[in-house]
Amino acid sequence: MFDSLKFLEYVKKKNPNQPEFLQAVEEFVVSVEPFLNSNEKYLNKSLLERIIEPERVVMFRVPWVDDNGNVQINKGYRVEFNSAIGPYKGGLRFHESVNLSILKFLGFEQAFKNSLTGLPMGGGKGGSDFDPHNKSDGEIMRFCQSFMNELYRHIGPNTDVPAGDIGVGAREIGYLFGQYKRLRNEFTGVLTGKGLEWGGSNIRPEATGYGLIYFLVEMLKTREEELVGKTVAISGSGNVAQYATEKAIELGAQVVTLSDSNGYVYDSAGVDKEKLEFVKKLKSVKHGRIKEYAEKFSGAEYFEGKKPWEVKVDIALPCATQNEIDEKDAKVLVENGVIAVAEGANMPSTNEAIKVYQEADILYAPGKASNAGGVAVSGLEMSQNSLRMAWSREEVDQKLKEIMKNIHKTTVRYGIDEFADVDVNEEGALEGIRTKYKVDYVKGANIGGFIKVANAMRAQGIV
Ligand code: NDP
Ligand code: 2IT
Repeated sequence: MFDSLKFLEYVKKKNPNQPEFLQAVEEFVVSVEPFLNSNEKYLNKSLLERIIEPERVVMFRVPWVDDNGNVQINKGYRVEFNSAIGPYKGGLRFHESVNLSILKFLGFEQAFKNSLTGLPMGGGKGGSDFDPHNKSDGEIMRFCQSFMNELYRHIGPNTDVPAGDIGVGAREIGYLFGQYKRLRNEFTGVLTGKGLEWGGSNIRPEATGYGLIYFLVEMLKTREEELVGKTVAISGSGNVAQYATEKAIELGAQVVTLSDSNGYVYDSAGVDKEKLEFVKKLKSVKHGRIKEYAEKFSGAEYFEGKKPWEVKVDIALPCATQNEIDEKDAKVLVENGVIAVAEGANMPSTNEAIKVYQEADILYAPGKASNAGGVAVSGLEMSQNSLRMAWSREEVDQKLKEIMKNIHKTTVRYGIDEFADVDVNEEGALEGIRTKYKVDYVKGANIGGFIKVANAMRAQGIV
């Protein structure tokens, strides 16, 4: 018999002082406990004890010289979590909060997320406690080069393929790729999120945000709801938030909030195309603050030091960072009548917040399912690199849509108690779920992602 609470005691003892990692493991094991107990083959040969242990963790020193000639030191990491179904794959995060606990939670979830995409990718994550805010372009470049001076020996197109995450976008991927190419004398698909002219894929910048909305639309359909006319609160204003906003407004929703680490803006008239262009330039080119939105557009208000969850909306899309919605925030969202929460960020809801959603029976999509579009298109970028080909925007977008629909289907299938075969209409939508079944998307994503990884590990022996 598998007892998730007992198992968690073991994980805690083995991983002291890693609260984020423990949180991710807890969310996982509690939700898969009944499944494991009726599929005991997954309890053999310490499979669970192995799956929560990264295959390899690399930690290194990153020295670099700032614009004043001072030597700065940061910590660099790559957590190679699981390679059962493909090379390690996952982003690099540059943020002052980065530590082993955060990267281990991200790597752990990445393994299941990547499995859900249906593409052959293992799980990994890395980064640095480097804070990119207020750094010059030269400083960013020198930091990226120094980071790669160590990382290059651990990665490769068939070994480990990093990408972007918080603080790592097109500019940083460019500098990292340039240095890798120089050190190895090799032009390969070792990183994803590359520029279009040098091996990048169409739709990769858009993929996480667009995929989130494609997943949300599928989820809404199960309750005979649609996105048109719904008000949406989005947090963050970076890559994921920008393209979630773009797709949401294209499909007729009204996005009324955006945020950054200093505060949020509320725009009752909704973000339109022109305002979104302003945000893209502000955050991705000028690296400015979201409060400038409220200074630029009359009618918009800025709330310093606050999070957008106090605004009354139909749908909440957290797209900034982990634990940005706690129990109290979740209660406010529910009291204000929110019908769906879909995560663009990784683990933005605390486990207590998730309980609040589940008790209120609102639609809730965990990040490892709903934000998988980004890594899915990274997988497509790897395929295109191997083929030495480039697919059109339309082709990649179509593939992304299909992948998100499939992830939704898998999640529903394993999120229903009986693992029932559900009706699929001509468009591939799942019909009548609301009336027939209650879907637990947390359980569905965890079991749906786990099975393939676990089967591969069983087949490959004790490794
Ligand atoms: P960006 O760096 O482009 O944007 C991050 C945004 O979140 C910024 O607005 C930033 O504000 C805000 N933010 C970051 N940290 C905090 C914090 N501690 N408190 C409040 N706000 C914060 O990152 P992405 O958009 O790429 O990533 C956002 C989330 O989505 C992350 O959880 C990431 O792991 C997840 N994700 C990203 C994918 C991708 O393809 N990029 C794929 C799947 C998930 P500020 O400008 O003030 O720093
Ligand atoms: O969390 C994530 O899935 C990402 N940051 C994207 C990873 C990737 O390899 O594209």
